[in-house]
Amino acid sequence: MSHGIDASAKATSIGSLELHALSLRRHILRMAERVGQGYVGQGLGIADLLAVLYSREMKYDPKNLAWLDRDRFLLSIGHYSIGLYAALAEAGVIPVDELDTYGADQSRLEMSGSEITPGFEMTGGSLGHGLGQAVGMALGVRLDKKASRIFNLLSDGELQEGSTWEAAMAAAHHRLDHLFAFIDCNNQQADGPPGQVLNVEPVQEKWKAFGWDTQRINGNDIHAIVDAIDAAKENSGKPHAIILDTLMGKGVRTFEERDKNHFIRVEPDEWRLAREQLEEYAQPRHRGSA
Ligand SMILES: Cc1ncc(C[n+]2csc(CCOP(=O)(O)OP(=O)(O)O)c2C)c(N)n1
Ligand SMILES: [Mg+2]
Repeated sequence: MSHGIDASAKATSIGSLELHALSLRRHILRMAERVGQGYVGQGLGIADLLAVLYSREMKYDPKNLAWLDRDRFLLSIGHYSIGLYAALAEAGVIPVDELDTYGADQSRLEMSGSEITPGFEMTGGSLGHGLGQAVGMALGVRLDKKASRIFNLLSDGELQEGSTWEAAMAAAHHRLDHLFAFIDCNNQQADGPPGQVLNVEPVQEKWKAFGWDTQRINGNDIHAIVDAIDAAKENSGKPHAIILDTLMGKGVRTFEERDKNHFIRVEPDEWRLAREQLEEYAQPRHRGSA
């Protein structure tokens, strides 16, 4: 019988979490370079959250993915899968070597992950379905008297889906305080900044009005992410929304500075530059909240 892994026993210091996030960024860059393109900006932007969740916060067993007491991570936004693949590889759920198949024919690691990918709790390519499923799972584990938590990662563009708000209303009504929604506000969507496409702000006030416990933080600051999750856990009776202001392409300067980062295609020599810039970022003075 499995006892699972309590991720909190593994990486606790901010320094080790930063190194974990750096490993994720290296994997992400390598995956994207192999195919010459991809949702690399999203992966680099959300690596800090994924490092905290998978190496500090979540309870799971890489050898028994159906363990009933596990915490669930639901990726609403399937196009962010490159980041989750890296996190699952570091977590021992998929072999690190398999990352080299990202986006290839017959791979389990398609550009948008699905039910064939180990460790994926849902298929999320069609936006707006994650929070509804998260609410259902949160009700289910409560009925089963399990201590599992449900974590859902949404994006700012996804807030334009009405189904998200139905689910938000239901979560507050049912006082699902074991449900955590992370909203990646990278100020981008496929057609430009949400403020120009269809404004989603003020994001925090909206979640608050829907009855959620809310915080808004720098989503590329590991310290802030850890503190926000710890504070949310202390606050009972409401579901938790942690809004993350992130920078797409974080860690690779030329990606960070691009106007449009939704789907990155770059020439072979630019990948070399990207790798060099990530290694520059890897120097301790450039990492973290500094
Ligand atoms: C229901 C649905 N509508 C449209 C799309 C097409 N689509 C894929 S990603 C995306 C942008 C969503 O915004 P966001 O996740 O904030 O984009 P990013 O930050 O990754 O650029 C859109 C419209 C989709 N996948 N599902
Ligand atoms: Mg976005």
